[in-house]
Amino acid sequence: MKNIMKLASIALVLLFTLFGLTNKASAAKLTLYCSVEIDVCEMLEQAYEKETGTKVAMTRASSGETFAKIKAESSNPKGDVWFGGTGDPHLTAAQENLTAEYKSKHFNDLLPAAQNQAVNANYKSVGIYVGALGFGYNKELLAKKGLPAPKSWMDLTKPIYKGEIQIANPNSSGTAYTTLATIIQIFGEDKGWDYMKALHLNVNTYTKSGSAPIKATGRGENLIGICFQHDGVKQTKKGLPVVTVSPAEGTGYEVGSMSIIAGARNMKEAKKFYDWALSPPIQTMVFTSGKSLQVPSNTKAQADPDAPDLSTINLIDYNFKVYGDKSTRAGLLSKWDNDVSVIPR
Ligand code: S7P
Repeated sequence: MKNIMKLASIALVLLFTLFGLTNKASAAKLTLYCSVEIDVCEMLEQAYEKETGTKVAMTRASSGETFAKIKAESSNPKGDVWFGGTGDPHLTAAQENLTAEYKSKHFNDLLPAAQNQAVNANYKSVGIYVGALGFGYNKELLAKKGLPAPKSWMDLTKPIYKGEIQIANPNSSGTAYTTLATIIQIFGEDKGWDYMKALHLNVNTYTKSGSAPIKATGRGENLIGICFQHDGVKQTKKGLPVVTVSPAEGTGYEVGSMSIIAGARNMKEAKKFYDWALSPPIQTMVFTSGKSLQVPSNTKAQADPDAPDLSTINLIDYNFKVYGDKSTRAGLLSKWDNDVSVIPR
């Protein structure tokens, strides 16, 4: 009798273990590559897990870095969805067939800029937010150094700001790539490259992430940070002495984007997340959280009242098709590597 009881309990333990394993194996999973700020990536990860029960494995990296990772993994894709980051590398990924075609059920509710991103990518990407480029300075540090407030792109090349400016590296950062593309579009090829060389002489550090310069500016470790304007406003909202500037000559902008990775292991889940992330309640949650001050792409979603008002900013007619093209990208980055970044400072 004792032996029968023992055998029965072993069988029960085995049964539960097996059930647990099968259950785990069938639980939905999603691998998310995320290129917005880490606090926003974590908010999305937790909200999606809570709402759907799907286990999300999230990795945060800058736009250029994530593009390079997806490309390197293309023979054996590991990610399912790439959320956020500037639209240009998403377009390059689409052109290289690294992302998969999908038209969301929310498409008709999206801003024209977000729809254009999808059209330009043959529906292998879509816009999730829009934000203007600019720069920010630390007003306390500026006063301490007795320097005038910079107002234009041209001001940033003045020798008085030598060693006072931070920007990210355009290879890793979408913010810095958008800056490079913006400068070339505003000043033209020749003057644009002269500008990048003059700016380089004033740069103290090229960071990996696009938002790092304005965070260092907020902490008082750096005077001027080139950034998206919404990232500058986020620092000010935290109570830091950052003033955000919309450059006098006009400025470029991003259509922050989302793409499903071609060959995604969890394709069904990827499409579900894509629709979820474009829906009005989720966009309202993200863009009114105080963590993300871009303009949401869904016209039915709400934006933060402190989000920069794009209708008051002098935006250039940014050519996404050209600057998202793979040969344009490769050409700009190699010229920056060879002709700008190597100039001694
Ligand atoms: O913080 C939000 C944001 O500025 O980050 C994205 C950015 O591209 C990611 O950083 P990198 O410059 O390092 O790539 C923007 O898309 C977004 O608005």
